[in-house]
Amino acid sequence: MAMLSFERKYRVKGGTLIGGDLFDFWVGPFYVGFFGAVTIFFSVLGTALIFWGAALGDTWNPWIISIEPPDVSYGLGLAPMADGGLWQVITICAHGAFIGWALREVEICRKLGMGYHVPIAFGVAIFAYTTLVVFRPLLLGAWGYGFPYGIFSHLDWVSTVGYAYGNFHYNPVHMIAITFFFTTALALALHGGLILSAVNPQKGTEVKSPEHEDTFFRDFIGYSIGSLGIHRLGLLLALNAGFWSAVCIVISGPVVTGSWIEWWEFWRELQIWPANWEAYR
Ligand code: 07D
Ligand code: 07D
Ligand code: U10
Repeated sequence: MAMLSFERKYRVKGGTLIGGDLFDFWVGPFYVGFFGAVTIFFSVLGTALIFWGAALGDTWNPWIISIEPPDVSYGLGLAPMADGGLWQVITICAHGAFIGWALREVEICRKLGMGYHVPIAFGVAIFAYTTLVVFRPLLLGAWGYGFPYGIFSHLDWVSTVGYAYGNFHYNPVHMIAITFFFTTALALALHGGLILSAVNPQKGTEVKSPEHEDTFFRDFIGYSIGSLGIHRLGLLLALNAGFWSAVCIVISGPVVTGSWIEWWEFWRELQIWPANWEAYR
């Protein structure tokens, strides 16, 4: 079906989650929908509040502007706007915008009769963000444990929190998350490379079939995961990267306090080692 007749067929009203016909239309290439309006509302409000926070600060340098969370002494209470309250309202706006964006993806999937894989994937990113600014602060008892909204200030937060646990590299779940991130990059490089090598050949040579792609990996490593399988694996790897990231930070503080380096002492403390282990050296 040509693109134009395809669009005429699917660009019809209905199939929305809530709101019925409200905002059930397109503006140029963009589907609006109830959740498009929700996203626009929260992003405009959130951005305006960031400008308000910037105006209260002493710089307009975009790298250095920072909206700080309240001091931990406010606990889980509300803080005055100029003293962390802005961060609290911006956090609500960010959730409104991100969740609105995910639900807009769901509505587009429904209209197209497709699966919900893309919004589920974005949901994992939202879950990681919510873990940083809601779940972990709730578990630690203060909003002040959230990260500040600023380009450099959020890097300072990552570094400070990392060193607060000795050496964050010793966090075993951080290791798992990093391994998933690295494997995702490896898988995308292999997949992008394989597809381009097969379907974008040099001038004058033929486009190769999926059989060629399968055969390459069978010859190379003895097994091919297949054309559908590599996309399943890619999604699985990427979602695990985000998921284990959320786990690695939520256990830092609420579950494990002190140094991640010392956490490995559990191994020496297992009751399985012979008391006279030195005799075996
Ligand atoms: C390429 C899709 C496009 C998205 C882009 C980001 C904004 C922020 C707002 C000034 C891959 C748009 C940026 C809207 C402007 C204000 C108030 C996605 C692509 C281009 N970080 N982080 C960046 C965010 C956290 C960390 C860059 C957001 C955690 C490190 C950008 C969040 C931790 C480094 C950015 C978030 C952390 C960065 C590039 C939310 C652990 C870098 C991002 C909402 C996850 C890198 C100066 C990118 C950098 C970087 C945005 C959270 C660590 C500014 C929106 C607290 C170590 N982060 N980040 O390409 O250059 O993402 O920083 O959770 O080195 Mg960060
Ligand atoms: C949270 C982003 C969500 C984004 C959303 C969308 C917009 C719209 C609009 C473009 C999760 C936002 C959208 C704003 C934009 C337009 C139009 C993603 C999020 C919802 N670390 N570390 C991680 C590595 C060290 C530390 C995760 C590596 C040091 C702390 C990942 C190294 C110390 C935390 C990771 C390394 C340290 C982390 C981040 C190497 C510092 C976290 C990815 C090679 C001294 C964070 C959930 C992530 C985390 C995290 C990787 C080093 C500390 C696994 C590779 C040793 C405190 N680190 N790290 O989570 O787990 O993405 O957060 O050295 O909190 Mg680490
Ligand atoms: C993949 C793929 C594949 C493809 C692909 C892709 C994955 C094989 C077939 C896709 C991949 C790429 C294209 C590659 C590049 C992508 C990346 C590197 C990822 C990162 C992406 C970016 C950095 C781009 C980010 C850009 C964004 C998010 C767009 C920004 C746009 C907006 C903010 C507008 C959003 C629209 C909305 C919300 C609705 C419509 C709204 C408007 C038009 C604005 C006006 C609003 C209205 C008229 C509605 C009224 C609203 C109201 C009343 C509310 C008002 C409230 C107020 C307070 C004002 O595998 O296959 O190929 O291509």
